[in-house]
Amino acid sequence: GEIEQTYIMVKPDGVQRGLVGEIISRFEKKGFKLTGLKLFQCPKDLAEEHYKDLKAKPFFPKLIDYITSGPVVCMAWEGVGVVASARKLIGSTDPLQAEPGTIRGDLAVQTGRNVVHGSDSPENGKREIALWFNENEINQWTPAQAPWLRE
Ligand code: YYY
Ligand code: MG
Repeated sequence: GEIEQTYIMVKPDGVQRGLVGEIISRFEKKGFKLTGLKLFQCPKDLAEEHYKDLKAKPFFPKLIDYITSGPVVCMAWEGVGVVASARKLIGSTDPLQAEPGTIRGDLAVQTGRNVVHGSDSPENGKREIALWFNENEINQWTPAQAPWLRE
């Protein structure tokens, strides 16, 4: 497989509920590489651009209110297969349908408060990282554990 990038975000409910460390930890322990990280109050226009594909949905205004209701934690993660794997670690959109062991399955009860975002394709991973981060906020580095994660 190819090295991919994904945009992961702890939503305002995850920050307010003190779940930032827990959520970062899931991706860290799995073995993916963190390349960007910040706490950020999202402006309305950025939230609307991020979720532009959902603009026609009835829940769109509430979604934008939710995402802009407090600071979020923005993350860029890198690795082979990271996009699909992160979606599995996150679990189904509706936390009541999400499997135990997933972030949403373990930590949330409602779609409108599902604590975390993850990009749905490698293309969107790149698009969303470019949207939420400045270039100088993305760091290239080699984790000490790299040779113990992949042969
Ligand atoms: O990628 P994912 O976050 O799992 O779901 P999407 O279908 O992309 O929807 C984005 C976001 O919108 C979802 O995380 C919560 C919200 N939402 C909602 O409030 N009500 C719905 N019926 C569907 C999605
Ligand atoms: Mg989505």
